Amino acid sequence: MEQVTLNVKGMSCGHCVKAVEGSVGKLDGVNEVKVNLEDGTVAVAFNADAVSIDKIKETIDDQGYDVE
Ligand SMILES: [Cu+2]
Repeated sequence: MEQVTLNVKGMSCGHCVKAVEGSVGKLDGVNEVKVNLEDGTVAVAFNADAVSIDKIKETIDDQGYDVE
């Protein structure tokens, strides 16, 4: 299991939390995803054999947020 914390711009409310946690959480290989609104971060625990960091970033981007 790998753990990554991404800096994500544009998340501001509960809707954003649901959009990010819902979409990333649906990816195969993602075990846990937690948004921290105050810090503007998304912590993801994932299986690197099943999903890439790029795929996770792309999924967040597709929801309309900027991953740094
Ligand atoms: Cu929002």
